[in-house]
This record gives sequence, structure tokens and C-alpha cells, in this order.
Amino acid sequence: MRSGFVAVAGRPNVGKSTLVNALCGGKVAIVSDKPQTTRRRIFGIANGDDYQLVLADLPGFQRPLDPLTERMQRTVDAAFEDVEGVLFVLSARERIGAGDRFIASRVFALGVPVVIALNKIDRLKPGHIASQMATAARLGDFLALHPVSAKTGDGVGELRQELLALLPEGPLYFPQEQRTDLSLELQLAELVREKALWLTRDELPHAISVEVEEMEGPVVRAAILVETESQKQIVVGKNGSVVKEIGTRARPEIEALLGRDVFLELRVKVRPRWRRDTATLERLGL
Ligand SMILES: Nc1nc2c(ncn2[C@@H]2O[C@H](COP(=O)(O)OP(=O)(O)OP(=O)(O)O)[C@@H](O)[C@H]2O)c(=O)[nH]1
Ligand SMILES: [Mg+2]
Repeated sequence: MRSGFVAVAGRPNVGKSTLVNALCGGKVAIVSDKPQTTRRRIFGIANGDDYQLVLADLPGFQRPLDPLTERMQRTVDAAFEDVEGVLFVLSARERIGAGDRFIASRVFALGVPVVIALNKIDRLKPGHIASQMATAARLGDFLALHPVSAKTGDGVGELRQELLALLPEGPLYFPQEQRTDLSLELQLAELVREKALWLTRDELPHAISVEVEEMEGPVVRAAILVETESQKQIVVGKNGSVVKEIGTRARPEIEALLGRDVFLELRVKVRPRWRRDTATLERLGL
């Protein structure tokens, strides 16, 4: 049995969570088109007959702006301890620049192998991919560089093999049927937040959090927290249309996760300045 931990680093929105899901062969972490989707460390576990690869999906590297983003960045820093390697994710669709070089200065200093994944190569011209690979290769002394598409799965199998080769002989850290360390309650909250992220924009996604209040029998009751009354109006929508759409999209996934039909009750609540409130952040597990 080979097993161990690999941390997943990169700028916000480069596709870290999408790639973790692809490597694990199922949805572990929520994904959205807005930066700062991932707020906590989530273990995504790829299990095989003779291996267990535990990927630590992380928030993107960022300059902290408030207590929430400060905690997120601390989570990132802490996650680099005791890993067998780092999976450094870049987006081939964007210019590889100062933000990536800053992260490179951190991960290449850890003293563990760094595997670079150049993500989002789908629908890009080969010449463009080649020049992005050349730029990526200058970031540091990497072990391997893999062009991939987390979306189509292109290159993901080869990348998984590369990461498995980093693992030493070791024990099972989680039961083999387990794919994540998140509690069921947090998984449900994250699914609701994911749908809310896709349906909102600008600053609003960052002001949204979700708390599951009840998950007994057929009823799942959750609160969507926002910071102001005007944000609440947007998330509720005209005649409740937006919150209803969030529920419509979240329910099938919640039912699949729980393996039963559910009655999903969503309420939008104003909790002023929750991103700065230690008690709320603690309760949300952030
Ligand atoms: N075209 C394309 N889009 C992708 C690919 N991988 C991810 N995306 C998109 O990129 C966006 C961000 O994906 P995430 O997986 O949430 O990115 P992340 O790096 O985890 O973002 P944070 O958690 O905010 O740091 C989403 O809109 C994804 O659908 C890919 O291989 N190709
Ligand atoms: Mg993410």
C-alpha cells in the first residue's frame, strides 16, 4: 500500500477544485466561476487497490483583506506541512505572471517535489499551449509538468500516475470508500453555496455563507447568510425567484448525497459583518 498527502496550490480560479474532483473521480469540492470559491482545506481522497492519494484542496493564494481571507490564507500556509509533494496548478488561459511567481517562490522553497499542472488547455491552440508550458517551466525546479484539462479529463490520468509515484509505503488514512473528510452537514452547506455563487456576481459571492440548521428525516433546512439587507433582496430575488432557483439546483445533488428524497427549506438571513465575526467564522468552521 502506498499512501500520502499532496497539497494543491495556485491562484484563485485556476481550476484547483475542478482538478481535485477529476483526480478523485467524483465531486469532492464545489466549483464556481468566481474567485475564492474554496474557503477551507478539503481533503479529496483518490482510492485505488494499492494506493490512497489524499489531495488537500485549498483556497487560492491571496492577499488577506479581512478576518475571513486572513484565515483562508493561514489555512493555505498550514497545509504545506507534512506533504509528500505539491501540485501547483496554473491556468493556460491566463498570463502566467507575478501572482504565480509569488506562489512559486513559496512552493519551490518547501523542499518537496513540485508537480505543475497547466490546466484549462481545452480548446487552446497547440502553439499557445507550448508557449505557456515554456513560461511555466521557468517558474522553478519542478519534477514534472503536465498540460491538462480538468474539465474534459485530458491528461488527468497521467497526472494521477505522476502523483502516485510520489507516495511512500504507508497506511490507509481514511476508510477506502471515503472520498472526502468534510462532514455531511458541511457538504450540504457547500452544495447550496455553490449554487448561490453561480447565480450571483460582483462582490455578493464573497458575502455569502451557508449554515445547515437541520437535516432530520426528509427535511433539510439551511440558512443562506449575507451581510446586508440589500444583499438579501438580491439573493431572495423577485418573488423569491433566486433563492428558489438555488434550491432547485441544489436539491438533486443533496438527494444523491443522502440517498433519499429531501424537502429543502432555504432561508436568506442577514448577519451583519459575519466575515469579521470570530464566533460566526468558528461556527462555520472557517
Ligand atoms: N475551460 C476550462 N475551464 C475550467 C477547467 N477547470 C476549471 N475550469 C473552470 O474554472 C473556474 C474555476 O474553477 P475552480 O475549480 O472553482 O477553481 P479554483 O482554483 O478551485 O478556485 P478557488 O477555489 O476560488 O481558488 C470554473 O468556472 C471552472 O468550470 C478546465 O480544464 N477548462
Ligand atoms: Mg477551489
